[in-house]
Amino acid sequence: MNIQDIRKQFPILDQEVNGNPLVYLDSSATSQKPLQVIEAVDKYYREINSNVHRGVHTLGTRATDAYEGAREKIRKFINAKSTQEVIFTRGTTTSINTVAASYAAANLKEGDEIVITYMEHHSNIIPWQQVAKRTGAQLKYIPLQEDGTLSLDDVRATITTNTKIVSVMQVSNVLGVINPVKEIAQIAHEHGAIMVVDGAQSAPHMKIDVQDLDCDFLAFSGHKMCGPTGIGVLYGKKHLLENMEPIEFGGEMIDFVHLYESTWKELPWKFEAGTPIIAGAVGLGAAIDFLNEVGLDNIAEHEHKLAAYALEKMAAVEGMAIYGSLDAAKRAGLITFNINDVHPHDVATVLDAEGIAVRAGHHCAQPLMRWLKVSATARASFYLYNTEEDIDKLVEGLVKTKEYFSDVF
Ligand code: 7TS
Repeated sequence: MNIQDIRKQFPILDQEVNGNPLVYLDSSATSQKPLQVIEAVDKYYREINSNVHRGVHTLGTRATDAYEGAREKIRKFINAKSTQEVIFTRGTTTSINTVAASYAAANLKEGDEIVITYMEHHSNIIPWQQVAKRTGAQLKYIPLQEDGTLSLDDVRATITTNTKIVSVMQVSNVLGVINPVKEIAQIAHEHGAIMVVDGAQSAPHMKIDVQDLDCDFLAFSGHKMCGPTGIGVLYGKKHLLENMEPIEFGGEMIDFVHLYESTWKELPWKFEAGTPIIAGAVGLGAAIDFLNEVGLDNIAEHEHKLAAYALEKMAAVEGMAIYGSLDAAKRAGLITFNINDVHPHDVATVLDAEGIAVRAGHHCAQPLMRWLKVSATARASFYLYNTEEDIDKLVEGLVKTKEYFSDVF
């Protein structure tokens, strides 16, 4: 599919915002949805809608097939060994919270360590803080290099034989760096720890093979990868999931319920209490079909080119501070920046008047903001539907922003 064919798949892009054609550069927050996904969800509600795993009636069977069919698509997408290892959740946040509240709460004791990094998203910090408080374990941070990358020497120096859990994002939603999670998993395993990967910013953009990475858990969100909001995935190795207790209890997840005791269904359903997110899963399955049709390698290459182009164009604007490595080879498709002393919210507001959507704020990474010594930044993030023209418009908008604020002061 060429870029124009891809863009045609995203009806939302074909509109004006504030009198200008929309330039959507906020896909790291959430991606837009292709027709295939919109139509799959529409068709599900028009023709299939029923609850799953219960009645024997025909629609119930169709809904169950659609829901479980989506699970198989996801299994294949991340190369998990079995669909028993693929649990549907609300998204990355719920997936990481599940590992913390179930695996970590049961396996950590005083003196044990959880290791994360300074660049993590809040959803890969706070669940570990909470479980550290409950268990007496200690939370430790792998430091960052000056350019915001991780060094394996620092990883080795931080992980010890007391480390039980290492949890690291594969791609940073602020710095755009790609972390060597496969190598970190190996170091974690050498010390007897398990490896959790936050794949929120990687699963939408690059091929992930959980067997090759040898991660123990992987968390990601459907809405950042062309799927609907409200659906995500927790992958876990079967032997770990089998020994974990569910964190939610109720319908769907039980085998027998006695008056004072109950037993659980087998994997993956013991972790899916209540009526699941059926339409969301069907939509995510359609998103995966779409991403496979375009090809993850093509998507990664396209974004990589865009990031290199944007880095060059943006760095040429005087007064621009770009965070993270300036080496395009080390980056994924997003660029976080500040311009002169203009507050990033003002940058985003001026750009919005031009129809350009970027995010401004702390990006749910306050420890990283403190490390960068800024309170907030602006961020442009790219996906398969963005073009060099989008970046040219962004750069024009940034030059305008600078001029506008130099008039004010
Ligand atoms: N981990 C990373 C690396 C993220 O970028 C995000 C969301 C999450 C976890 C949480 O995902 P959720 O789907 O459960 O909310 N990141 C962003 C962002 O950068 N801007 O808006 C949301």
